[in-house]
Amino acid sequence: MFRKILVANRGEIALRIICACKELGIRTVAVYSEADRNALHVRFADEAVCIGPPRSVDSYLNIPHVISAAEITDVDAIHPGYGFLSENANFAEVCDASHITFLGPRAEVIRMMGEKDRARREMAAAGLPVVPGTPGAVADEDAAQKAAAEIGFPLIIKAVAGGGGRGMRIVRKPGEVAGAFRTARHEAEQAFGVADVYLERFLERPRHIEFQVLGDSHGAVINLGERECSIQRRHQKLIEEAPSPGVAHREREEMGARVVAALVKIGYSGAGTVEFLMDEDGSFFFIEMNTRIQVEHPVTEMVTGVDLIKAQIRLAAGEKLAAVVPSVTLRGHSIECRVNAEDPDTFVPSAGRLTAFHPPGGNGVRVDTAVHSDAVISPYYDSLVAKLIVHGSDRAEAIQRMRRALEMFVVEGIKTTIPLHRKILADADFQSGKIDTHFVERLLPLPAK
Ligand code: MV4
Repeated sequence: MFRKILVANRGEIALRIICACKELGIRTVAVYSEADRNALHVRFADEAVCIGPPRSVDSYLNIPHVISAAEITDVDAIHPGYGFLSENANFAEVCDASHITFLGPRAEVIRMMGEKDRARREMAAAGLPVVPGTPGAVADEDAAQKAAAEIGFPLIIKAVAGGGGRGMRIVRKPGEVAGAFRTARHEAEQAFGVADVYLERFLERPRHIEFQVLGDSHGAVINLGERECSIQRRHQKLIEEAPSPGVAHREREEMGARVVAALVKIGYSGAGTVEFLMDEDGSFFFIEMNTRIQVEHPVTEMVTGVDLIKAQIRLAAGEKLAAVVPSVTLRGHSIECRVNAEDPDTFVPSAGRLTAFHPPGGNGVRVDTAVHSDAVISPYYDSLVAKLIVHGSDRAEAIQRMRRALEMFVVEGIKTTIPLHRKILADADFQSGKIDTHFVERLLPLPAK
């Protein structure tokens, strides 16, 4: 087992990782930017190293600074959390070269899944259903026009280097293909430095369903069921739940088994998430794989009882899956609301100092946060204030529990998305599980300009 782990992140996920290490008896090293000098992850880690000025590119994203901190403090492993360096294959390689265990899959697997067209090809070859589309990047306008005619309309042009909704363009008729192709390539080049794009049939009202997996270093992979992540706005998830109210027991078993078989073929290790779109008729289509722990991992923890961060660490240390997670059974229902420092109507970030912070508690309530009563929400980083997570014996109880917890959550001094969550939880369609990726657009009147 590892002696000491460096946590290459900040905020609630850095604290979450420190909690797991403490329970495993592993010492921790926090890294922090000048803006985070007084942050809780610094206070609760055994050691802390400043790695630069507030801007992420100068600190949390600076590979030489993070590696130097790891070498100075003599750690055995680095946990990257989510965001920042968590899906950076080069960083994973630098860790390998420095004889530090990167807590994630092999660098080669990170790279494969980062190229979205390649991930699609590899997962299709490994037996997962994919949306009809091009086998790889499309070379020129002529090829795009030809592929479009085969795929049909509407279709979507996606950046090979994209993901998470960045660099996408919907095309509704043949006359729009050439222009959209040019624009998409230009935008992809600007955003990612890689112009390559590929084409897929566009699904109009899908649900976003993702399967949580764990793999060990001995070739075993398991799935821990799915999460429903359709409640989002502008590709920012707002609410996640497990299990999905739209997935039946048999579909879960079937897709779970197919996901596991595909990842065994690839030689996947560590925690990962396989994202699907689910059509109105219940068909699943693979779209992307995330090779990191995700923000919404707690809802899976609540229904499986598996501590995913501790599992990541034990698996990376060479333990076998059968020892770390002997069996998976789903119990009850869990919902997570992301409480962001944003105007709930316009979604404009609302940085500043908190004047009051009272998180709810009680039976079945979990709050993952790094915020306290006079914390400052910095404009430099993402605006997540807290994750409010509930567990109930069924979805109805989880909803009622979330509603009372939202009522009792006090955050003053900044604007938060709490009022929006109260509204969503009170909605009849949400309560009956009639949700898809357009739910929030339907619920909210056009934002005031
Ligand atoms: C799609 C799609 C419809 N058809 N692909 C957006 C995030 C990225 N991971 C993939 N995304 C989508 N891909 C096809 N072929 C619709 C979306 C999409 C979406 C997906 C998941 C969650 C929210 C979304 C919101 C708008 C569009």
